[in-house]
Amino acid sequence: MSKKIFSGVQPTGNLHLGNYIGAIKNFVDLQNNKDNSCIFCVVDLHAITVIQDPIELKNNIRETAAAFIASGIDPKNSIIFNQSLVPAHSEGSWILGCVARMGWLNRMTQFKEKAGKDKEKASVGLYIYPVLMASDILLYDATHVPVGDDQKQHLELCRDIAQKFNNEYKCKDFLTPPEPLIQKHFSRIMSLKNGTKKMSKSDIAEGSRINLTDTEDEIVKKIKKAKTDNDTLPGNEEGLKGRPEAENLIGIYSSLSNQNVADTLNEFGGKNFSDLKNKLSEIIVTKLSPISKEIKKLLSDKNYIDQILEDGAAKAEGISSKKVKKIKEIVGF
Ligand code: AQP
Repeated sequence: MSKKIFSGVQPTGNLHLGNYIGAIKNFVDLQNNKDNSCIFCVVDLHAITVIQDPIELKNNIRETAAAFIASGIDPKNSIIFNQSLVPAHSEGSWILGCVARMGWLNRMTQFKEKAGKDKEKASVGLYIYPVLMASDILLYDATHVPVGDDQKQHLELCRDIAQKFNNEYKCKDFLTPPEPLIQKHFSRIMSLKNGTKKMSKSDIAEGSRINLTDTEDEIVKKIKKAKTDNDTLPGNEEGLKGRPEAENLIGIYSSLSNQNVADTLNEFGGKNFSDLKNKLSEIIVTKLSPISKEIKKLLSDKNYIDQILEDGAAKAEGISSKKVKKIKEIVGF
């Protein structure tokens, strides 16, 4: 079945192995299926829900686009653009925000986690982030959205918004409730310092994540220092229960070597973490070094990246401006 794919990544710096395994690696696989049409967006409007340094943001927009391309997303096959270049996203977001219910947004766990204890100080943008995400997706009639496990709830909200809009305005099937594409395994890569916490760009502990731009030395050092427990590695999946660090490192290795967890456990069962760590460093370096080199090369020609983003934005605009025009007609403007 052909799929219309839409997904986004925030240009908030420090793109990491979790973003790669949980999102970008799948983007490439989906693009390589010729039946799919794919749109990959650098979601810069989402990024400013937390204040960003303007100069860093500009660099991070280019770096995220470069990471897409370096990982294998081909701008000739997929649309790559940054969200702020296409006004329809913000316009659609306002209208859909008038359809979304406060009660729905109040349930969003990502807001609760990111706002922390002092919700009063969080930006309104952070609160309505999932509405903008719904606009991004619904404007392109995306049928499938590849995301990490942490975005599942936002996708459900997007479906609710689409259905409520269609019901309220009696326009059955006008907005398409999208399906999430969440990998069965490896959909949540955890911090190298704490196997119960998501690997995250904003973690202040640099050693908690492998950045896509890390050098070989940095990768080896971070993996060497990654938290473990005191047992040898188990021979089966049952033995990973209650051992989050072991599960995470085995998961990363399995994903990058394209093998299932059972095969990885066959390889390492009964061995020490140091054996796994040596092989893990090797495979991370093999997979990420070419990407990292390509990112650096691409970033040395800013005009090239900017042109790709502008060309992508023109294509995206062509699709989304028509949809937002219809939305406006439906609501009575
Ligand atoms: N640890 C992860 N494991 C698997 N997938 C992940 N993703 C993020 N972290 C992991 C997926 O990457 C895509 C892009 O994410 P994003 O940058 O738009 O936002 P995020 O989820 O907020 O990323 P971070 O690293 O957690 O950033 P901060 O620290 O700023 O909150 C998404 O598909 C996401 O699921």
